Amino acid sequence: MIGLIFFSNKPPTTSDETTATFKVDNIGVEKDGYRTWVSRFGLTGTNSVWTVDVEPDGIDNFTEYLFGGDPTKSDAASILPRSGMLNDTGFQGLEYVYRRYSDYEARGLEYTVECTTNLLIGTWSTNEVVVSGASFPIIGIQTVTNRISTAVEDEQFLRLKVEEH
Ligand SMILES: [Ca+2]
Ligand SMILES: [Ca+2]
Repeated sequence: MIGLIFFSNKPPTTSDETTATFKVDNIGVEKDGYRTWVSRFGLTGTNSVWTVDVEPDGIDNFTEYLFGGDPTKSDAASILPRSGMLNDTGFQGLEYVYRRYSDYEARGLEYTVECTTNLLIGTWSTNEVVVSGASFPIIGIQTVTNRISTAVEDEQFLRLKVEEH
């Protein structure tokens, strides 16, 4: 596992109220895909280290790599996953959108959204997560939209797991 993003939500009391916490933990080692990506942007020496934030835009190189960012441009707002509460007819819950490479499988990357109802004793599962769409790729990047219903559970935690094979 090389990346985790947590999202917690409590039932909103208004349509636009939510409690969200993002935390990215990169646990991993540099692999060929990252090295190729770094060299494509001309980063060398210290600037090519995966924990470094070159610009800085608040995102380290490795996270930029996972979400198709540009390590030389301040693009954090457009590359990080985003989420919001939806209260449409027929669906009440959380929508979670993240970016991935359209050729993520060839790059050896796997993205999985999982949720649980309890961080201490709960089991992470994809059972409650519905992938509701993936955009047409633009410059090799597509956005993937996921939905998690909040109709039943009072509290849920969401994570995006990124694995490199
Ligand atoms: Ca950066
Ligand atoms: Ca950037």
